[in-house]
Amino acid sequence: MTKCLELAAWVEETALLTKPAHIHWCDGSDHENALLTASMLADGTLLRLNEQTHPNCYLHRSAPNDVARVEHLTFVCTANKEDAGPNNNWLEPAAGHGIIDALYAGCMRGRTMYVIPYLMGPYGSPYSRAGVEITDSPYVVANMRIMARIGTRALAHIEAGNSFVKGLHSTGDLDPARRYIMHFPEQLLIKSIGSGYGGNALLGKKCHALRIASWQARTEGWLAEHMLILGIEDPTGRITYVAAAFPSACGKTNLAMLVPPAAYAGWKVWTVGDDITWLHPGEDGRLWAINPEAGFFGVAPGTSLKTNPNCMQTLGRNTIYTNVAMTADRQPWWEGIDGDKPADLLDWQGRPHNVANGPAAHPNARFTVAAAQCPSYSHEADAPQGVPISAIIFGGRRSSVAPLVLEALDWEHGVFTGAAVASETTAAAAGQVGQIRRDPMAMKPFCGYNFGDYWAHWLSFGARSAQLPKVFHVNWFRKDAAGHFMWPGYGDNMRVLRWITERCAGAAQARKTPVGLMPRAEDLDLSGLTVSAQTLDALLAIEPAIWLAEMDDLETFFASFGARLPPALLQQIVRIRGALGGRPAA
Ligand code: SAT
Ligand code: MN
Repeated sequence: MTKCLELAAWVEETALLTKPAHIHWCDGSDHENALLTASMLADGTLLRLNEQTHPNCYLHRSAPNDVARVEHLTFVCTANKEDAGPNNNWLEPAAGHGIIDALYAGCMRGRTMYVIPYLMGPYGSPYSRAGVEITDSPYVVANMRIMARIGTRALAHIEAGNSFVKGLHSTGDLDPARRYIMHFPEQLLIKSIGSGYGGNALLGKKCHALRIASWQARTEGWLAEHMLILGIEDPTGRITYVAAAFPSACGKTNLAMLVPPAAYAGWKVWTVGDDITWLHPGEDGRLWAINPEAGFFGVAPGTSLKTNPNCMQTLGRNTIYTNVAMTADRQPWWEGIDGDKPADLLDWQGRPHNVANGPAAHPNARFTVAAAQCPSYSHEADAPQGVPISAIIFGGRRSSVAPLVLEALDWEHGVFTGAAVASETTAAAAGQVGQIRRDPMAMKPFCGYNFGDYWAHWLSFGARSAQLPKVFHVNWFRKDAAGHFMWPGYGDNMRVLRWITERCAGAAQARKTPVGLMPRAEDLDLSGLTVSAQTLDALLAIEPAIWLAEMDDLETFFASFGARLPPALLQQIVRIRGALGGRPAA
């Protein structure tokens, strides 16, 4: 129970609606977790993995129709439709409550209702924010315990009078016809039903730390972003902190844990976060970043000692795996992991693996693991003041158009560059994979308000400080005519990060193009790498015709925001068209 009257009243009201058999207030203790784990092992929610090779690791197999975020069932319910914007599905708040409350009626009968107080951000940080998730899923409790700081200390923070976001979740009957993820930012309230999947059910993550927090950040003068945070240490020991936004399943976790190539003796990458960043302007005019999360909810397929050795060392103990395959001796397995495919695999649905049924692990199979287990976890990751950001990087998965790297000319052009991000869709969201779509700042699924207002908010920082980070755009996913990736990626992305840190320090050279500043081939340290001169030229080329077509597409997209679109973004299109020698804007 709690001394916080507002919280006590909400829990009581929720219990009256959902009618649980029991109410359990989570304290976050090891004892509590052991009891929950035992009950989930007993009822089959979790399977124990090989204790010798994977101590304290578990496998959860979700319902086959509940494996990803559901953007078409995700709503932002604001009094004024325009405030949610064309980038969100909208319902009038009373209508939203009406639909979802009817589904909640009696939905926890016979189940335990868990009350999870949580803190997003380090203990003692002025930037951390509290929330309470009510859920009927013990799997959600176990995951929230890894992803956020849950329990007694978070409750004390709330009882000290700090505001908190309310999140109500029930797995319901897992029928997609009765699945909704609704946000009421004006009430700091989230309501989710019908899914147990990460982004739909771990409400501290996307729902709170991005959709609700982005709304709060706008009114309070900060930014809540879909970004990783890393520190790049050079051989002199100087660390440059960078925040980077990429859509889901585009390599944020790999970049955050990068191991530099052998030729980069003395260089090291430190991991602060892999998914969400809260950026606050400091007194010094710089942007200071915290990672509101405490764990990684990463994509398993493709993760290996080759692609992400730090991640492989992070996994392997105290990890919850969801929808991976399992070997005959109960080890987790997925496509892209090291070694040959073993015989006698069980696929993610527990069936003997048969290629006719698709991959053994679901393409959006996940691991949930504490960030503190990561060998590259930064010593500054829990610093209450955060880390100062020197560069912001935007990127998408684009087989054409976007070059390997470019640097924005100034803040305004940087905001434009972020707003112009497009990327191919991935298995992280339900729907077709590989479709190119506009994904500004990698926030298309996560911005809790009108993108027009969001871009205006981003632009407003320009007038507030002269110490803002430099802005870059990268693309690791360019393909040649035969459909092969042109850039090796993974650890070799260090070569681009190095140029970026040197640009921040005023050291490296760049050439000016209509779409930004770019390295010449000789400005990149490619020692130990075999990429042909032609490939490098292609990776660093700007094709006017392709970019003019891109500007046309962008103009159409921007037009959908009507009067809320900041004119500065259209002016960038006009400038770029002119510099490319194209037609002036109509
Ligand atoms: O499932 S999550 O939304 O938390 C992960 C992602 O898609 O970025
Ligand atoms: Mn994400």
